[in-house]
Amino acid sequence: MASFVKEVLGTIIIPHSGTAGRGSCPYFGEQLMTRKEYAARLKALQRSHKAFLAQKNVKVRNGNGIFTRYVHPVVTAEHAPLFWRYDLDYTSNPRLMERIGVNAAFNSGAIEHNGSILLVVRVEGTDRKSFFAIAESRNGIDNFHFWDYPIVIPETSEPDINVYDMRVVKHEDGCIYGLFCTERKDRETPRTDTSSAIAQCGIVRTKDFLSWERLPDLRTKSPQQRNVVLHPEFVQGKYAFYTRPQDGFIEAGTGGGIGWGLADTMEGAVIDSEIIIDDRAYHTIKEVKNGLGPAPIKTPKGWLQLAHGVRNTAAGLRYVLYMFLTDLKDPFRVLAHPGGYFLAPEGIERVGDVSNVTFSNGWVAKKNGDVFIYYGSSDTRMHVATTTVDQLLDYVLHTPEDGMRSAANVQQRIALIRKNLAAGKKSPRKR
Ligand code: M1P
Repeated sequence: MASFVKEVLGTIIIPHSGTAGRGSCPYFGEQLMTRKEYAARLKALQRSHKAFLAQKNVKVRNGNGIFTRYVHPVVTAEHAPLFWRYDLDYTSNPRLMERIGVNAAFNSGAIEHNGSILLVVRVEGTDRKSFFAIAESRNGIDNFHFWDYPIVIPETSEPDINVYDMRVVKHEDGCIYGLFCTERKDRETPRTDTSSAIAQCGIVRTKDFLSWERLPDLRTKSPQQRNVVLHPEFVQGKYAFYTRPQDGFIEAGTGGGIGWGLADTMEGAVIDSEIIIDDRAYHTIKEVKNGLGPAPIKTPKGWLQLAHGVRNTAAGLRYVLYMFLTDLKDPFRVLAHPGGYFLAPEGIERVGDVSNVTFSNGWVAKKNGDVFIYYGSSDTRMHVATTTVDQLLDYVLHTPEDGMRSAANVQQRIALIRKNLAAGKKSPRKR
């Protein structure tokens, strides 16, 4: 890049093609930038991109005590390097146009690696195809930079049409696995139906995040699988998976809920029997569907689980995050399930390509107990929220469960109000 800038900053001025005829010149006699102008414009672009990437993030004050939000998203389409988007050659791109645009950067897997935070970002081109790319930051809060090249995911004999939402897991077998959604056209539908798709779980593994080995897709009895997550430890001597069986690509049908199943191997993983460990339910934040987020965090009190729940509204689907705690030995057994959502779209998070969505498939628990939750908003950008294992345990163990009826839930609130008023903890404002 530096040598290129040096070259274009040289003194050669290309004469504009003002007199060239249509047949001989692709630029139809228009006055183009000179090499010098081109170099100046490129420099300005590079300068503003560098300043954008260096922007410090700032905590949002006065949060809810459960987690802290940050003012700026951590990764966006704008974070994509200029050399991913522009053809930086004066000869082939004399107008310095973006040639291959990036539409969004969201729903990222996350892992701590060599003292840095790596996000395996779902990057979506303006062509609607997603691919994976690593964005790295030392502190996990700001200054995320994409590695030079996106990840190359080898294909199986059945090519993927779209790949997205990777969960990265360091398994106790010593490998780092990436489980993602592979989407292909549903060939059973009539030719006139151009949108029906089949989603299944693709599996890759890596040691260095540079080269990735593709393993056969997970096989289950469900016609559709998204949001599949590998449990980080063996359970009953087998690989354990959280699943999300569905009848249709969008509709849960007779399926739905967060499932659980075991497989003997990762090299041709097959789940013969799936049980539902956290179902969807009427008039809750997960009425329409739900799905596990990242692989769970192990704590002395159980596995902390982060998931998304979806309900329908007159304005479309609303995706929020919720949490629950499962048993250390039997991670399919739910020990605590706070009612309501844990984190819902707020402010700019509410708007994007698919508005009113928060979705998480990556979090990092540090050795000191800090937890960095990475979440995508409205299928457009990535954010971080910070908290600790202690805060999350307090949250899951002391937030009341959903009483499932207005009358029951208002009693929970009245009990809280009574306790506070009796203890004289009310605000100084007089009634
Ligand atoms: O558009 C919202 C989300 O929709 C899907 O989630 P789910 O499988 O639960 O319906 C996914 O495509 C996800 O990437 C997306 O954010």
